[in-house]
Amino acid sequence: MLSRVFDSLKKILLVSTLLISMLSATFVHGQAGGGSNVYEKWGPRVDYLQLIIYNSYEAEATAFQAGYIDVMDWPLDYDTYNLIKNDPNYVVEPLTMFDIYDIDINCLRWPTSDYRFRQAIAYLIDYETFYTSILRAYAGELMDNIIWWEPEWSEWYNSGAPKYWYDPTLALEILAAAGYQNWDPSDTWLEWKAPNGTVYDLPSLEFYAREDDPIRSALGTIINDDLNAVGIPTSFTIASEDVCWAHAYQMPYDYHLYTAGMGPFRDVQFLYDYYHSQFATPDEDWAWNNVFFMNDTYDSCVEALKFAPDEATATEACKEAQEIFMDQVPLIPVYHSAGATAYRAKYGHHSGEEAYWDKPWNSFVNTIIPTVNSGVMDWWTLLNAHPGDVTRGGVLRFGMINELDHVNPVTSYSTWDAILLNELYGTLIMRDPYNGEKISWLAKDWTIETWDNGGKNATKLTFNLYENLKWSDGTPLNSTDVAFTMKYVYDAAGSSYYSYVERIDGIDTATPHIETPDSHTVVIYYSVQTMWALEMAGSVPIIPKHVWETIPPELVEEQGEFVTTGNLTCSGPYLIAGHLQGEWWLLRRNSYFFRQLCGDITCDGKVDIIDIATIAKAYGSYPGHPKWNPNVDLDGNNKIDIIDIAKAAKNYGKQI
Ligand SMILES: [Ca+2]
Ligand SMILES: [Ca+2]
Ligand SMILES: [Ca+2]
Repeated sequence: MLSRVFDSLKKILLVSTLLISMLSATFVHGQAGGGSNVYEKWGPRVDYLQLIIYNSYEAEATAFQAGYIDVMDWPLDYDTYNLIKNDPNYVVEPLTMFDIYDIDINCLRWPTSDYRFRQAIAYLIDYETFYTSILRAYAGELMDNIIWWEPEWSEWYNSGAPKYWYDPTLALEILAAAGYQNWDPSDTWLEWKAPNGTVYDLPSLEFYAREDDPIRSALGTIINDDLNAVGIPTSFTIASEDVCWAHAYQMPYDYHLYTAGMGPFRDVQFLYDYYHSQFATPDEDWAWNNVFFMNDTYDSCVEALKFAPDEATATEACKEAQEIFMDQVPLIPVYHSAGATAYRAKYGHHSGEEAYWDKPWNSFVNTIIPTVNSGVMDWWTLLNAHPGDVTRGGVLRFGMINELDHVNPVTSYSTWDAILLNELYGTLIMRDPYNGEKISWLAKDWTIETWDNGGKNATKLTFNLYENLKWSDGTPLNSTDVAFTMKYVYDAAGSSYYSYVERIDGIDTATPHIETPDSHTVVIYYSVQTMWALEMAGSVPIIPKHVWETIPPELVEEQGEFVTTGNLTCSGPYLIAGHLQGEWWLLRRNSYFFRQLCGDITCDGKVDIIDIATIAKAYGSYPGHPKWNPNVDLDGNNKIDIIDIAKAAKNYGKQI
């Protein structure tokens, strides 16, 4: 059995390697991401950002080619790529994206509640046909595990975790051994014989595939045919995001199989955040663990991963978790995105915007480490992109396949929720889009220490916020907002950030162990020592206390600020200027955003001698150098030189 699997794996590796090397020839090699790898931490450079909703990949791609939008939220499929790759109207860039497309399996419904049944289904994914005829060796890379096999993840990837390469014969053997056979030959379907001899018909598996994504609907069709071919009855539905989500992510979760998509991910914490049994909540909508994987051994492993004091402990726990996960297959990983993303080369002919017509679009950032997305459609593009050499002006039109589901910074769930909400709310730290280095955001600096929690080492974080931060209504943003946010996202029903704060000492009491010695300093005590503490606290979107303290955390969804007022008080680069449900969002530049003026290192709204002196202090440095300061690397090219000084000098004396 093992050798058969292994042969098949070798074969598929051969196919993949061959086709990938063919594909690689298509792209200019060099730095990953292909672009110049520079970006600015100041913006936004446009006055307005329009998010336009199309409800399908095809409709969005058509709008992109007609020039209605400048960039899409989705990687190019093979046909679009071929159509535009040599067309001077587009800039096409290679994509590095660590997301996951998989078949979610409901572990609470029979027969997919039986892990042997799930293993059999896993052997029915015809990866080779899917890769060659649907992805066409272009639009994705196959996955054989819940973690990616690519070099970027090699430290975390467990090559020994169980693999499932296509083998219908083996699938039938596993089914037969577990009692699933064609006991009643009056039809071709399998039945299950219970240990007491009673024979039960199998229910038709409720199988949903996404209509808005042609790759996923094709994947669903291939798998459905293979399920039926071995005698597993299905009720297969290709449907819109709304319909699929009503079954896969909302009560009563009446699905067996779903062509899901997740990520992209920056790190392995999602093994805990999504699949720890505490997040399997069938009596609540929008469960993070919507496959309802509940396994005590897995729980212990991902707890050891999430609350690991060091990387060695974390990697060991991570590898063990993958073994259990892939043995139990609560979902079957199939592929992750690859290929290319693109944007329009020039500003379109929109009436009233003649001043910008035909200017080249500059400074699209081809992200590898995602803020929201990877590729040219990530967060950093929306901060950086601008027509020609315009300092500030114009409209960036961004296509979205779907409307948001939660217009709420606390319960944000989908990619589209994140695309909008990450423009509105800031986090304490951010990550460099190319190398993942942690960079200052609302916190200008921080320290990580340990404290003695009753005889055990635990992590203590001290954040120093910039001192002139403001909310979009002009109210100061300070340390009490940060302390409030940590407690609120712990208390709130359906919070997306619970796992980031659950181990803050005393967070379940009225007086969490968080200190705010002054308006810009916040000290957070975790009850455990974990290497992820900075990522956890640093990635929670900070919300305004003066708005949310009047919204009971248990009613965060029903009485959220947007639901009651139609807008959101925020601190990010943009704010909401208008919305037509299901059609578009119009965002306007937030004039209170703290990072508007390139070179304003101190984020006090003006570029003066202090800013220039701060850059000069790091002159000649690079990452690892004792004087290195990523905050003053104005063009993000990993060295502090005359270009950085010149960029700040250009704005010298300017004030917002
Ligand atoms: Ca039968
Ligand atoms: Ca300044
Ligand atoms: Ca630089």
